[in-house]
Amino acid sequence: MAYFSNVKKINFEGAQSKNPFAFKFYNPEETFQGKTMEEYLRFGVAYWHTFTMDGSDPFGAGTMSRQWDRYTGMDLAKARVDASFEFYDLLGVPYFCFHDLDIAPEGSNLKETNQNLDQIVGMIKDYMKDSKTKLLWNTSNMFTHPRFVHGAATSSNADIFAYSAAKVKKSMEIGKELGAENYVFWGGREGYETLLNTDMKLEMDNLGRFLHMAVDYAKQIDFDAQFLIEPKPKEPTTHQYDFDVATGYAFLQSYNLHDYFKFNIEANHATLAGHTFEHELRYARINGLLGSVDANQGDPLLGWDTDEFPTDLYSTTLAMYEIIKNGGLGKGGLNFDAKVRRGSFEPEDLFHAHIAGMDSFAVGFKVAQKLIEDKVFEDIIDNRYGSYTEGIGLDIVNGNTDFKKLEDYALGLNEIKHQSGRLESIKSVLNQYLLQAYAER
Ligand code: XLS
Ligand code: CA
Ligand code: CA
Repeated sequence: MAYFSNVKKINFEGAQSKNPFAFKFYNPEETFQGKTMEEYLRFGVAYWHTFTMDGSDPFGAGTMSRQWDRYTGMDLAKARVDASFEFYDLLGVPYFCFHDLDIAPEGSNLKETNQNLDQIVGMIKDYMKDSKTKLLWNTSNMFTHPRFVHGAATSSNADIFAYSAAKVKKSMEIGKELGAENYVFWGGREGYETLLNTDMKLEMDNLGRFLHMAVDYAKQIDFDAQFLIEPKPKEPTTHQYDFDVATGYAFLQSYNLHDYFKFNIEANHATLAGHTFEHELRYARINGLLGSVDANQGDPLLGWDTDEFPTDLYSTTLAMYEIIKNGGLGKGGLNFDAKVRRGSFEPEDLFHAHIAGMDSFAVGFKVAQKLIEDKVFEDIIDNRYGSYTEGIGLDIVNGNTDFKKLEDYALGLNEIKHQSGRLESIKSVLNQYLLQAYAER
């Protein structure tokens, strides 16, 4: 049956279009550096937000009743798969992502849960034969069920460590079966509420052991997905171990895991950590760790993980600047880890939301290309750091100096001259680029 019978295939119509069911800026066929926009941006739909959420929040019941919600149990799981592939086709999106629990319900024990998963995975595999939509990544939900009350790989209970290992093992097998290009580890409850009852060292050592076992198992089964850590500073725990990219990188280095992982960077998690989205992308990029992106945005007035669809062009532009500078996302992509607002409860809103997100990143992509082509930031930065290209600066950069020589040099300085950082001027140039990107076309 058709779940979205009111909606026709979403096409690119251009910036002048007034059709709410058309792309205004995302033209999948337009090329850049020999790749189409579709191949470069690699958009993904998040299964959980799009097919399992009902709009409930801590203060109120669900507002969204989807057509598939008339089913329950495995019938519901199957109906969601039908709906999801219809949705991907209409949107023309190249990727999707899921947690094990999003696609199939838990059984009364692990064995039954795995059997449920096998059935649904078989069904998804069949759909994928005729669909262009591929699996960007999958992951394991180790935070919803009460058994994960004290965490998963960092639980105080060794039985839960074992249970979590079994779950990730199964999810990796599913990833292999469905050709997942990445596998995500988001430490949903891998953190703590209070140190008063926490052995931090043991918990972190255990997390390191757990991830090594995952790396080993991937080798054993020949699962070649890129492994990704998704940092988040807090929520649900007060203090999550993978706080941000820098903390995650230190963890990976301490446990000798840095050769096997990159990062899945979520915009809303960056802002929760007190960083900008582009800070996290930059930190990952300059360390060769930028793997994939969860494309969303938070609400600065609320300050929690609101997972909104990305519509802030300033942010998408600065994000795409980092991604282009990275040479693209490789095996990663732009997964919309985003949900429609509680008030946007109609099925059509799911399309409007994805169109808005895809168009916003397409704008960011084009503006960032132009900024890079014109070397806007590069020229500013080259000029600002010019003192390191000659004289004492060049000696510092080349390692040809020491404290004694630097002291001699400093003693000889009469006057130190600075130049302006020109922030206001730079921001106004950025605005010009944002506004002109389409005015010129
Ligand atoms: C939650 C996370 C989660 C991960 C995957 O805040 O964003 O959805 O992306 O487990
Ligand atoms: Ca996420
Ligand atoms: Ca999130």
